[in-house]
Amino acid sequence: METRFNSLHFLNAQAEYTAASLVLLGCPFDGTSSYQPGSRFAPNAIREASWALESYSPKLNRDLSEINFCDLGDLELPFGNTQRALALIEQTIDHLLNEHKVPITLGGEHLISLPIIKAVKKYYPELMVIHLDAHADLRDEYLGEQLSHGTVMRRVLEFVEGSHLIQIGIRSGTREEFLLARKIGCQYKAWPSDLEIIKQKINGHPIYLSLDLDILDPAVLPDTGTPEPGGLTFDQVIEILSTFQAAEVVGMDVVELLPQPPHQVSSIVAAKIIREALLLYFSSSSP
Ligand SMILES: [Mn+2]
Repeated sequence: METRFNSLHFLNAQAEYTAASLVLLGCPFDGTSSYQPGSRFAPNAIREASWALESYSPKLNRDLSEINFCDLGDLELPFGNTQRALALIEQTIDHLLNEHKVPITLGGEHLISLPIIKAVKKYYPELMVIHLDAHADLRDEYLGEQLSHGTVMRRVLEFVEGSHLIQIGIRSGTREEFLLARKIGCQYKAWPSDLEIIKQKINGHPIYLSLDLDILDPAVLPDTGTPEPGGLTFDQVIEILSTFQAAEVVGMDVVELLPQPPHQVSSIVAAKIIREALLLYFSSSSP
């Protein structure tokens, strides 16, 4: 009998770092969470939950075994020091990009996307940012702080042109945030007609996907930092993700899961979304 050992990594993420073009890592930072903290525990909750899934997706007819990817584990971050945590995340992502890896980052709260997108934008100046979320995250400051999970896309707009930001699923924000979004013209619905427009807009640009899991309805994914009723179904989110199937996805993050053990449903939903995204964008087999 073969003796096997389990170490905690995402399902099938067993390639050696040097052989992997795709790299998973956790950024367990929740330092600015305004409602419920705890998303620092999400990366490992997602890894554990992923083992409840099959590596094969019947919907896509693809299998994770077709992807060479590794899981680096969690980045060690200095808690209580937002600036240093963000700087460390940026350096790490920069290093991965320099080694021609595609980073898939598990949050953590949404602020981690800021240093990641900053690093990615340096390597891909024509980058388009796709932001999937219930919240606009376009506040200039939140509780007096410019660096917050509620300001992340506003900060991104300081180095990414408004025409290169696409927001989908937004159903919460201040009047000012919605006015700004209208001015930029960055918000879209999950309707097929809107997804078609987005496809045209991407038109060969490399894309970065930032997925706040609260885009889902709380009935589908209740365990998140700031649940917002009136959200999307699981299938709608997969439909949105399918829109980018032919695009060059150069990075992705999945943020704001707040695992509530012993309930694992939200973590399993998160893990399945990640599985489908990996299969959509990085599987070498044809559909
Ligand atoms: Mn959100």
